Amino acid sequence: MIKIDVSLLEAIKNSKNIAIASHIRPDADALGSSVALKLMLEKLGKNADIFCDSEISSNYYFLKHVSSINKPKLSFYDTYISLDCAEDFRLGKYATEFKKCTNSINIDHHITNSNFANINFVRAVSSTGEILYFLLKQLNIDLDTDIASSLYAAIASDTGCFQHDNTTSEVHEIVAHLMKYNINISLANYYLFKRRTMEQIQLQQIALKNLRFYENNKICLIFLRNEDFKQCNIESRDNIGIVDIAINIENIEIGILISEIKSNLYACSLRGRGNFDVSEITKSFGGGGHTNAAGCNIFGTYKTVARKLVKACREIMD
Ligand SMILES: [Mn+2]
Repeated sequence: MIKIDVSLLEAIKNSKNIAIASHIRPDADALGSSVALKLMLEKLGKNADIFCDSEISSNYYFLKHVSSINKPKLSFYDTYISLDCAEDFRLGKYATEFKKCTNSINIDHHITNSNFANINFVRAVSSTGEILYFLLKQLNIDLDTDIASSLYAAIASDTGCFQHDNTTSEVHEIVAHLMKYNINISLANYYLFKRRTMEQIQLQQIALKNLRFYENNKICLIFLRNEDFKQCNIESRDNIGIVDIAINIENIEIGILISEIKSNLYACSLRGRGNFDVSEITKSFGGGGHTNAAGCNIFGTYKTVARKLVKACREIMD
């Protein structure tokens, strides 16, 4: 059980109009947590709007209330809550307003979190959704289907459908409780883990043709160029599942996906197996993440970016 700080409980009880923001290129933990928190706050009689400085991938449209994101009803907020963000810049354009707000709250589970708010509540658990589950309990809010479904999506997503090492017995206990509220888990799991658009499959084809191996086939790198995304008529944010191709290959210990965002700017996703802490690598490039899954943006040419990343991987593998 996570004991929520009294200061956080009080700050929420004393708030009225709340802005919730999660990170750019949001995943289901960011979006599910945002939706769950909005519904929780509304049950306490408060008003809440959700912001996210990215377009939302169609993979997440199954989440109820996701359509309310970036459609504010209020123009002034007394409280600003950041969810699932290790650094304030991950809020994108909402970072400025967040920092201006005198009641800023940071709720997150990334070990690399920089405690950038007035109130910081960071616990290294499976997901931000897991923290919100305990927040809900300690605020005495009743669960319902929509909140349970949103929290399920958040937790299932960040545990890789209960396959990663962050899947504790407590995670299963939480989900067992959530499942009492009629969650459509087959629908959620289809959208979260199985469904691929035709465009995404075409991108996978390109990725499979371009696997590069280093360090006696222990590192696998996939590079996707801007024109690959264009050719598949896909936004780079829709590269869901691509990095898993690399890390799921037998004997691969680190999987890398380098996606060209624009000329000389690359989004890099790393996945590690075993004891390698890939967040150490992304941190050294100004990014963040978790032990086994982390990311960063790097400027430079593709060659220099790839060389730097492979070199950094080699160093932690030694
Ligand atoms: Mn998360």
